[in-house]
Amino acid sequence: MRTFRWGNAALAAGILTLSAGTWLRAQQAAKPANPTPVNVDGKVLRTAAAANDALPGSWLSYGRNQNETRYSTLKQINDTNAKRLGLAWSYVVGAGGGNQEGTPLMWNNTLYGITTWSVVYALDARSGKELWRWDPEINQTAVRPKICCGIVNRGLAIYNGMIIAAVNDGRLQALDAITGKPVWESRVAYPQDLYTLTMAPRIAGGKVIIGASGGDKPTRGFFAAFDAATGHKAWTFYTVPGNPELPPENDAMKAALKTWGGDFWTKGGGGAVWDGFAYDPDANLVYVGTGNAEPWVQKFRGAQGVDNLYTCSILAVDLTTGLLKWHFQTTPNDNWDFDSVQQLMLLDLNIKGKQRKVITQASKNGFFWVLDRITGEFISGAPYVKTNWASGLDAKGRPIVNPEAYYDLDPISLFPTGGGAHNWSPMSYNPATGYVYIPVFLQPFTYAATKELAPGSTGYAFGAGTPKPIGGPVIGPPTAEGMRAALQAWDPVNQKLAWRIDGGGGIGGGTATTAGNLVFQVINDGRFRAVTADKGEILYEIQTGRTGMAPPITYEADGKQYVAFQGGLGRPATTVGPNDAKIDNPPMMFVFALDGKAELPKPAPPPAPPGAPPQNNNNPPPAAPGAAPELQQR
Ligand SMILES: [Ca+2]
Repeated sequence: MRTFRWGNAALAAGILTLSAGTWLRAQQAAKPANPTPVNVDGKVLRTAAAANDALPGSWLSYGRNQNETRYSTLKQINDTNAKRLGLAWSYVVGAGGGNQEGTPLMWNNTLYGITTWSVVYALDARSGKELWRWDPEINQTAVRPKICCGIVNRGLAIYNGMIIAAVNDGRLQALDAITGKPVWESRVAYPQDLYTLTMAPRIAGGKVIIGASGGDKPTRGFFAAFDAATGHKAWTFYTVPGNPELPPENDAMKAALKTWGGDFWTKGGGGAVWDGFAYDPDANLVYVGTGNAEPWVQKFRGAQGVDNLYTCSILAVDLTTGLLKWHFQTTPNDNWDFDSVQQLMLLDLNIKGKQRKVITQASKNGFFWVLDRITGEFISGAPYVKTNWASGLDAKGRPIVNPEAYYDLDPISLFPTGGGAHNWSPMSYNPATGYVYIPVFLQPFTYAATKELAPGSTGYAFGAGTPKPIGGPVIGPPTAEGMRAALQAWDPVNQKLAWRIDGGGGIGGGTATTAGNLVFQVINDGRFRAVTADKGEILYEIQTGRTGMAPPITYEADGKQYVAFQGGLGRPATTVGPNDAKIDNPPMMFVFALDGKAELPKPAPPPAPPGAPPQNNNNPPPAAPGAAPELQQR
């Protein structure tokens, strides 16, 4: 490890974009919280959560480590004392409002967060004292109507003294981690083309990787790599083919073109990259998941009986060349909005006596996948919730679709829900138990198609009437009477449910797990709880008074362990600017510790009923008639 010398990385890139005067002022403003913090370079990121972790008390990337397991070796808070948890401090994250989705990062005794409208802030991780804020000043009025499914931002990356933030309006920014001043800014996509950025950027081998959201608008899915030092683009990988009259970008696009028909490219194609990512430095591979084909309903995509590659897939792309190494499609020729963008987790598992390097995903479609992460070979797959859209998998892992799951004008109901058995709400993996902790939805969903395809729409008919439940075999663990959402421990080796407790859901909140035999869970209804990792016993539970919650992290500062997460307002973010000071009951950062004695802030007011006039600046306008329900399709 080498000592971080403040400003070096920033200087190298900063002179490209900042005037000398701005740079000088940033230098003079610098007062590091710790004079010799350990620099976060590729080596430090690689050891995160491992036995030789250079910064075991930190949380340096969205998924805690490059395997994206959200596992921390901290154990000061553990299964013997978790009932002593209490609020240590809280912080008003500021205007912009809405459901929070961001995972904070902790480095150098500083807690970094990002709000719905991409305002980045830095707090003293011990006291909550604000160190800086950076508002990218999005043109909210112009951008909001372009955003598919909610104004959200899922997090940040940290590298070489910089905080990397994806801005909703398509920009990628590097900020000096000490001062909050911009180092470089690049353009990933334009909202004018219906793209936005909602996923957390990640660092891989000196590059920043980011995908573009917009999958339920007519967009062509892609993700891109940028040089982390300069912000210059290294490569772009499209996930679906473009106009067939133009030369395909690479062999993968040439192959994919054969799996499409009609005038698909005029409708975008889909395959948005908006959440899951992992990086294997030994294999030099980066992994992403891709969203559904666009429009949702097969009959509008011009050809049936073809797979529409590479939608609803897990992709392995070479970090150096930006070319496809392998793909695995979890839902060929999707008809149900079963994006396969969910969290990707790299595990080394002993399967049938053999050590395997695997990649796993709990997909929206209800199947938990275990693949060889070097070759893409299917190892195993199993339904982790009640499922009936497919009756099982063939020997290569291809779903055997229940013929009754296809629909047209008459509404049908099937399992799992279109919002996903699991969506973006983070899961976690504990090496001591060998379980993956998945927040799940257990309800069914109603599908019906419109007669014609309205331009720019998904082809899905909202409010189509009382659905008919489909017949055919039902697979997956049965659901307890009345249980709608849960936290469940899944054994990925044996593809078996270990335990399940009520409360959770695939959208909102999420989990982290620790060497203290704990799972910290935040539930979208505002609850925070600590559960034993081995048995699922609830040791501590508190209602924070917020809804629309973000996932928890845990960290250590000055020898004390904390748990931190953001909570929102249980409603979409508004067009009201982040600089508006009039917002009532704004979203919060909550930080818990043993024997915390701070008072919980007063609860946020309940959301206004649909159609009610706005009560203040913080209430969004009611949804337009026929607008899509908030299913988090991006
Ligand atoms: Ca979608």
